[in-house]
Amino acid sequence: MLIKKATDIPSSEITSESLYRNRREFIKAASATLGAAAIGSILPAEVAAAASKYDTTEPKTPLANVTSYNNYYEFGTDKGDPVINAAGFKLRPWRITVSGMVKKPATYAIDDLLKGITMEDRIYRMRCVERWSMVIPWHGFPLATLINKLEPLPSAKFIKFQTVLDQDQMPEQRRPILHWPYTEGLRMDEAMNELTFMATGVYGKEGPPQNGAPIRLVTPWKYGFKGVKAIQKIEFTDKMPVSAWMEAAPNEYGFYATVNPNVDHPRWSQAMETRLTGGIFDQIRPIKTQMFNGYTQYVEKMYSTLDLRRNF
Ligand SMILES: Nc1nc2c(c(=O)[nH]1)N[C@H]1C(S)=C(S)[C@@H](COP(=O)(O)O)O[C@H]1N2
Ligand SMILES: [Mo]
Repeated sequence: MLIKKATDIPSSEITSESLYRNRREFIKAASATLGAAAIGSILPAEVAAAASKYDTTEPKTPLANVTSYNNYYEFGTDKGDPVINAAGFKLRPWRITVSGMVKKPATYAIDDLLKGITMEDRIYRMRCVERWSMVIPWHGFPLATLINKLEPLPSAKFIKFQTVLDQDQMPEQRRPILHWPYTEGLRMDEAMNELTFMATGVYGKEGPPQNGAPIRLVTPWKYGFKGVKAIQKIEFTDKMPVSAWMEAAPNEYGFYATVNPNVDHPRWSQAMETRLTGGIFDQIRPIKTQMFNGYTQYVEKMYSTLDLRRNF
């Protein structure tokens, strides 16, 4: 069997990552010699603006790991499948259909829909329900920016997302592994939360397909399965959407899916996680999982009246 390794990542992507790292090294070196106060005045605006207030300062998972260890069942159920099977996935032309309780329902070409939206980078912790986690620099924009453009009606209480249905490009959609298309949803306040992000890429640029390009959801205080990839449909609704995983195993996967070390998955504990840093000791040094994946200050108000044990 063919296993794709870091050496198969196009050199353009490696360049992008080393530039990114060098920029950080440069900031560190400059801080050491000049003191933090001087930094703002000597760095170009682009570099100074690189850190968002939401960024974690933990070491980032290297690009090679971010792009070769994935969950994306349309391209295979092994973590190493998507990097191989999604390699030729076409990112353009790409249309997104917006429907339901919204003032501007239509089918949009993605570049028209995103016109005028400023791209930014955010380094978020990501935690999969299977207990692996990564620190990923996402490239994209806050979902709230797009929602405000589309103008949902007050009757809209939830937003529903669906991955493209394309059996030719996504071979596993021919098999009933999940109920296709992959579906996810958020309550409107969750969708408007300042952390909620639409990623178009990683490490400062668009793509690659295995991480959900051309556009995927990122909700860092929830388990990874909420982060629906290759979104083709967005619907505003007053009914709680039934996600693909809720439909497949309702006792194991709920609508909220908030990262919670105190509520176990029925078949395993969620108290610890394995952070993939690209190091050889990753697998043998589990770390403690934090409530809401460490994002409590941004999200706890949304759940103050909700029993998260029942609403898992
Ligand atoms: N369409 C689609 N989206 C998906 C999945 C999938 O199988 N299909 N897997 C989910 C799961 S379980 C996780 S953990 C994340 C993984 O994202 P990553 O591969 O970019 O780390 O994608 C989520 N989005
Ligand atoms: Mo996951």
